[in-house]
Amino acid sequence: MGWIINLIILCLVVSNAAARSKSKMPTQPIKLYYLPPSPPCRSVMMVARVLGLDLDLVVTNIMEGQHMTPEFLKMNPQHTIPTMDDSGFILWESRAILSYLVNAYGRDDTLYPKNPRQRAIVDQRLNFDLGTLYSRYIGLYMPMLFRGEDYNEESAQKLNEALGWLNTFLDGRAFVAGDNLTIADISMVVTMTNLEAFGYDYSAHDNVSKWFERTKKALEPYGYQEIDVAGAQILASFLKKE
Ligand SMILES: N[C@@H](CCC(=O)N[C@@H](CS)C(=O)NCC(=O)O)C(=O)O
Repeated sequence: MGWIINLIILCLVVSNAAARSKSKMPTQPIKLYYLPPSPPCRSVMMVARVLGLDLDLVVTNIMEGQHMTPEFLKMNPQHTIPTMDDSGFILWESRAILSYLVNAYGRDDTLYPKNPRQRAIVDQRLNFDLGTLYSRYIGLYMPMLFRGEDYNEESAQKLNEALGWLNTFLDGRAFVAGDNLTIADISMVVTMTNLEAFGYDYSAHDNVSKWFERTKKALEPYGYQEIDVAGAQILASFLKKE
């Protein structure tokens, strides 16, 4: 009698596990409205690769206004890429997309820990990236890339200050939020890849330089070259040649 009960329990455990692992994959490929050089699109694409997710990539050329059509605006009134459509669930803001993908489809929580304090550190880094690092990168390079303006020393100093803070966060840590790669590294690395492609000298920040090399290596199997470096090179080609 006991063995029958054990068998029933085993069957329940196995079918539950199967259901759980099935629910880890989307029923159809997630649509991503994107453009190859866009840094926030690149971070989403690399996280999808790390998670083993197929993306249905929909090129949305913001230079040709493809993000301003009534259909696109109905989906995302803020008209930004990346925009994700997971079987009708629409989301934009790359860092929110990264968290969602790991929460919904991650096999474990290493990329975005469930432990409240560890998660809080990842969130702090993501917010630092959105509000400070990427924002200061944009402050320096947006006018140069899209308006042909000259290098602005004041904006460069602000970016350098942000890199200095990142350097301090990395004291005694291999990755930006701890000992392993998280979505915060993948969100931030795209900015560093652009800086490298643009010839920005960040070598004074030793921890940042070492972390950047470590992160490149970790992402090499997940499209670092063909997604991130290739995109950054397209952007670099927009820079005014002296
Ligand atoms: N914070 C947003 C930034 C998105 C963003 O500004 N994307 C740019 C392309 S890199 C864009 O869509 N620009 C067109 C627009 O804002 O109308 C994110 O991380 O997703």
